[in-house]
Amino acid sequence: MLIKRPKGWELSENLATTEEAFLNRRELMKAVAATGATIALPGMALAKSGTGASTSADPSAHLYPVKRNPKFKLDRALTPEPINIKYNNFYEFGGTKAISNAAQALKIRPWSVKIDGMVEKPFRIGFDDILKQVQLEERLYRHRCVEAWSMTVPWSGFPLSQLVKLARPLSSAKYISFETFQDPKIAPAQNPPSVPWAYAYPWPYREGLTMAEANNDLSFMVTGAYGKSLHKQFGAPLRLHVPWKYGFKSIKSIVRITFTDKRPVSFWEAVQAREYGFWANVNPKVSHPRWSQATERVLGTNKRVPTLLYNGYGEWVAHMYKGMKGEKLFM
Ligand SMILES: Nc1nc2c(c(=O)[nH]1)N[C@H]1C(S)=C(S)[C@@H](COP(=O)(O)O)O[C@H]1N2
Ligand SMILES: [Mo]
Repeated sequence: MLIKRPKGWELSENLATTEEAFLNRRELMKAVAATGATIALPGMALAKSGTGASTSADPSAHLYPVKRNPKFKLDRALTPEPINIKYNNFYEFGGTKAISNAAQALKIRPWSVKIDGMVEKPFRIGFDDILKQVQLEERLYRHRCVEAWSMTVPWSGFPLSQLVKLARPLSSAKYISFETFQDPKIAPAQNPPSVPWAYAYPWPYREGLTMAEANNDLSFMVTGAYGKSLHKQFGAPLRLHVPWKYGFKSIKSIVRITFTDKRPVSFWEAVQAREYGFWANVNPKVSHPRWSQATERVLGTNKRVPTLLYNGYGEWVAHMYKGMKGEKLFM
């Protein structure tokens, strides 16, 4: 972390040693405010509190809101945005749900995505150039976390199939694999000395789908939510949403997409394969080794509701798994 300390401003020894830790960024900012000093932090112009709207430095902000696709109907209310932006899983920024402030350190421009593996020609494309080549729409989707809570979000984005087309994979490609950024300077948990609990984690975060799943109508690349470009804590500027699978499949802040003929090993599978598999399709009848998946707590309410097979999206996706033998489809 680069800090320009103005003359005459004494940073206490204590603060100085935690400069790298970023978990303490808020404290640092408070200290700065208290002294009235000016200080330059990378991305400071972009950094806002977790409750703030998307940043003014975001050149895609004017694209939203986008037209809702009426095909995707809900059986429940949307999760209120103020609740959703304060309850997130984004392990790069911490192991609790309260990572929204830490996630503001994420620098979302410039942002590019590397496309490689079994494609006609590997390339790197800027995020804003992707936006020029796809059709944005809004979809109301349910999201079921493997931890047995759920939310309902108005996502903006485009079908993953449009990005697959753009990537021009070879016909021999059987899987698509995604990678999140790796940057210990902004993600505390990728900085093992300061965050010991994350020491053994196989960063960067990875996820994968079969090509059939990637080209399924439901697979959605998310670039916005609640009628705005994506909040950082939601995985800006580009994340996946596959609503029939447990939430960990919906990888955030994607920087690389690789086509391959080998089944990718995802982040949580690498951490604990006995509990988190490749398929991870939602099924209320198949318990997690440590808890039941029969019901879910609806975020923003005190209610538990029954969980549905494929999270209620069976008519779209069940056909893809017909006749598959010997696969653990629901973990
Ligand atoms: N890179 C990355 N992607 C991630 C995660 C993560 O920790 N890191 N958590 C996953 C999990 S477990 C869930 S439930 C969702 C949470 O998305 P939300 O914070 O937008 O609700 O993001 C998924 N994508
Ligand atoms: Mo999750």
